[in-house]
Amino acid sequence: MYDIEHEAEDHSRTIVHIDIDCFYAQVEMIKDPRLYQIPLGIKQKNILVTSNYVARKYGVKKCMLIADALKVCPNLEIVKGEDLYDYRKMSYQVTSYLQKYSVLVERLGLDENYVDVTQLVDERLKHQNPNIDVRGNLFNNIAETCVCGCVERLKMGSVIAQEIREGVLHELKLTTCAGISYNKLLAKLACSLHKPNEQTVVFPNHAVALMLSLSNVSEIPGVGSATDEILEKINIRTIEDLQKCHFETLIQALNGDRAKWLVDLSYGRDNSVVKTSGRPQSIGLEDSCKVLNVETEVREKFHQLLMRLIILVSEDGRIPTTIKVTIRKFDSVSKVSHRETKQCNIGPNLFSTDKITRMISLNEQSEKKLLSIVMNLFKKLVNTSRSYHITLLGLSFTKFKERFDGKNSIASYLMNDLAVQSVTSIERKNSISQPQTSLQTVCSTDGSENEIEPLPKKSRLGSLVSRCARLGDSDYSSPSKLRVADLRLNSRDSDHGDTGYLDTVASSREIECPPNADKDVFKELPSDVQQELWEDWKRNRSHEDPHDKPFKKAKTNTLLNYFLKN
Ligand code: DGT
Ligand code: MG
Repeated sequence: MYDIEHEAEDHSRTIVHIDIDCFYAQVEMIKDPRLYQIPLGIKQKNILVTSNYVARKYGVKKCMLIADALKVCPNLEIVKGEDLYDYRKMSYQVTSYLQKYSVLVERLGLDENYVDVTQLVDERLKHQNPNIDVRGNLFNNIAETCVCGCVERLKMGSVIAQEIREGVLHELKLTTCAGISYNKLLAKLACSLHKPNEQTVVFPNHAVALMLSLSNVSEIPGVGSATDEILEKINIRTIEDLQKCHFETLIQALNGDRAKWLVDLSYGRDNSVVKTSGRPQSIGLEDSCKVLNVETEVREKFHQLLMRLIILVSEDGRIPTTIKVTIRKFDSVSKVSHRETKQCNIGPNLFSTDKITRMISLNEQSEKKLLSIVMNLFKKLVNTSRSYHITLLGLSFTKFKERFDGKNSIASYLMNDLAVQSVTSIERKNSISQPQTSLQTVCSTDGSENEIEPLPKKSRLGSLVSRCARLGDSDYSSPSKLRVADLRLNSRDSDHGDTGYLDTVASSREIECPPNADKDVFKELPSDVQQELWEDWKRNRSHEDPHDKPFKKAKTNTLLNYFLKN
């Protein structure tokens, strides 16, 4: 028998759960402020997925059929909400904003986030008077004390939650609700108690009361319809049923861990941690339709999806290495639809990176190449020589790699950065000399499927500085160059395998600027890089090409080599 009473409970954390009010509707109201004053519904197909609070006063509810909503609110303004682009964008802006308060921010859907503010609370309590009042609402309205100090922490949590919400309103023009407690379950439930634009704190002594206020086990976050059905079969409907149930029966119905987890939840206990949400593993779009049975139309639809998707991916900033096609086929014999997917790898060189914004994009050639890859996948799923009936097409990118991915991510990052700058210089100095092959490859977007982004060549830094000198190019005072310097210094600190060389370069004497380098650029570089450039220049001056390639042969143990290896 699982004895909940004897399990010690931890109140040490402070968790804030944030939920954006009528999310899609707020995004639309920001776009068209006229909508703030009038009842607004957001529709997807023939249902309302949400409405603003003006509409809710008329009785408009989530998931109502449009026709029903118009019956209760004839002057309801309806905006299409099928395209999630703006919602997704705003959603990530909110998460980014919350990350100012903690690294532990976990996204839950598009409009909810958990923020673990434990550390911030502890810091504030060290410096501020702990005798503060709860901001917002207090569940059950009874103040209490607890020997572990959680009451003071939760009060401070409520102050922070209020600051967060004010910040989101000020920066992003969104009103939100917050729940504050010592675990995720209670914070989430508290959040929904007072809406819109309010916040609620739950203290430990009221956790069970909050759970018992739920009308049904299905209201427990995490209990889906499958669990709900299983519980119904063993006559567990209410929270009280769950608390009082025969534990062995529950274990037989669910597995042991899940049974224990559920009983814990029924008492308001939840020790799950706030997991930092990474960026999405897949970015995709789908479009459903009544019927698609002509190849040219399929191609056109995929083209539209692809263009839209590229915008999403470019904002994400990572490069996808897999593309996936999804279809929903309607079988006219069995009268059922089913989904199928097919995916394949794509070469990162299909994408190019904008030199200034660093956003990724596709050129026309790559666009055609990708579309033909998509159509090939489609044809693997559908025999286009026979009649077919498609009711949904989807495209998604997955398996992302960072622009500076891999073991030597820092190195690749700075070298890519240099590569981009070097390309700029080549473009500008076309009349001066032929571009180096390696740099051409870096900026190539020929769309070859198997092409791997070339590793930067060792001579780029040298080329960069020397070209810069010849062109008098102001681009090279860009912050990315300074980043290069910082990263090199950091890497050097963490490495002990190359000390002979690094000890030499760590000296603070001034290093002479090679005559072919821009003095201002050179001055900005860290001394070790300066040293290497000077050495390289000395080594190469005997066979220097008067037009270019002053650093064509780097020595085997250079810093550039060091970066490539590490
Ligand atoms: P709230 O939090 O009660 O003030 O209102 P919302 O609109 O923020 O509702 P919420 O938090 O449940 O959902 C966030 C957004 O997700 C909402 O604005 C629209 C969308 N959404 C909600 N429920 C559904 C649904 O059942 N289907 C679809 N497709 N979207 C939904
Ligand atoms: Mg919401």
